[in-house]
Amino acid sequence: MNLDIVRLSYLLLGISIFSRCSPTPSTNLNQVSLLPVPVEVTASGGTFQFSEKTKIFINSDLLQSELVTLNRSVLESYNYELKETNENSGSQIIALELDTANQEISFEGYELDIEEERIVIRGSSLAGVFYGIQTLDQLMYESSADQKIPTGKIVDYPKYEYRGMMLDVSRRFFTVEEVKRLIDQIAVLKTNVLHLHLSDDQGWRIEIKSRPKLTELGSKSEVGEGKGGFYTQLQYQDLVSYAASKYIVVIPEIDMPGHTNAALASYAELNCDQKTPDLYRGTAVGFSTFCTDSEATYAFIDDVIKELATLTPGKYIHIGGDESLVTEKEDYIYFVNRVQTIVEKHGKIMIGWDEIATADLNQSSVVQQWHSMENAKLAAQKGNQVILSPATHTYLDMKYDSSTQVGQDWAGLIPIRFGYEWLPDTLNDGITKALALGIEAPLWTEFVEDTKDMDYLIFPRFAGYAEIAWSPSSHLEWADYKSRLQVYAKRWDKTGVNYFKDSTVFDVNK
Ligand code: TNX
Repeated sequence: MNLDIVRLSYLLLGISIFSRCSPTPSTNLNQVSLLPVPVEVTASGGTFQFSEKTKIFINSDLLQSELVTLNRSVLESYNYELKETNENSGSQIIALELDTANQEISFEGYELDIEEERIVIRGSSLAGVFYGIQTLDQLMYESSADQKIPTGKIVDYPKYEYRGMMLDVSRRFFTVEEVKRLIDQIAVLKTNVLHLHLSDDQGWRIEIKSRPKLTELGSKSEVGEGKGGFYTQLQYQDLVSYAASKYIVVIPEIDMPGHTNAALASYAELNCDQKTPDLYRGTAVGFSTFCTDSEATYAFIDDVIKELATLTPGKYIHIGGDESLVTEKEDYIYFVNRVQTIVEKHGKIMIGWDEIATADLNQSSVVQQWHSMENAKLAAQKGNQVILSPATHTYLDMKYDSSTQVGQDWAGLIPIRFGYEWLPDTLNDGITKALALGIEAPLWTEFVEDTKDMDYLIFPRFAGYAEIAWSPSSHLEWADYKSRLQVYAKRWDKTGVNYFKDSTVFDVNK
């Protein structure tokens, strides 16, 4: 690129960032509140007036479900739905355009052009068009009183390809409907991964047809008194396709060789002493292990991964691998190496918690940092990609402050601001942007009793992780984020999300 063009684009970017922060009339696109903050916003000062006469045009049949998505947003904000038109001309049109050959728009990126007569959302992928609709959704939500959208252009694309949340459904079981509700909340924030922690000491949550006792017995417990539960394969597939309709891929995790009491209780052959332990309802970690030198263990894992792979359209399967405190180190390495082969045999890529960095990883395997900087560095030295979930910064089960009633604090307190003000790029030396696949915020549920607790710990903190994962670091600024969060929170008020109404964030006078 010619140097002058580079300088000019920096100048224009500078102007657009600067103008986003400066006081402007409310019809200014630079002044609207968007979460995550887009890469480039250029206002043009007019307005597009929505009405029931507005029509939707799609340039490809592949966009049928995006049309439905857009209409759902229109209904929610304005209380009516729009008709489709076959003419991409005239006024009062919203055009959704899929342009797969367009090299200027990155995968998952979009352009949103708002003019007085028409709005165009253009993507080089369906996901990109979907994200453009999510941005328009936020603009519509904010303008529900007068249905006027400020004109201008937004050019936007994600920083990281992996933008995730994890939900532990083992310590506490959540129904398909409860998980779908969470998917709705995180999809608007342009999250694209939901990692489900499907097994642990306290319960096994996914039907495996070749190993029926896992659900006949192993699913019947959880932390405390609850009755546990599991997803049938049909229910799980329904969940996976619901998530996919919002461009969220579900990554299933079967945690092993530790965190396996529910499986050990179901099948005696997985235990070195061939004896089944009782079901477990406590909160301790690190006491269980599969028998790592028994072929019965690997036959079991092969059965489980085989069925899970057929239920998983995404490329990853998570094998856990954390806190195997009663597995000898050399047995642990042998085990991870073998499981890696099984995952690959079934056509998937292995992800594991950071302890797996000590095994002989294949180049494609991914390490999820949660605890150990050393393990994360080891993974980076080996050239493996890393997902950043540092407990000290991203664990949604940590309390906000010492007065928080739910959650725990072993990794420290994580106030909203602290959760927002860190950068994955600089947290660990050695993990370059190229090796960081993205970030994920996990919600462990030992101390989460219901969806009220779940909402409270997740929101508003998760909005910050979604923004760190999507937006350029040069755009991340606490005061600006805080004011956008205040606006965004009205959506949670309306939809009954029990977010933490921290007075230092939501009391506008503070
Ligand atoms: C550590 S994070 C764990 C989980 C607990 C969590 C509680 C990780 C890989 N292991 O088993 O639920 O802490 O915060």
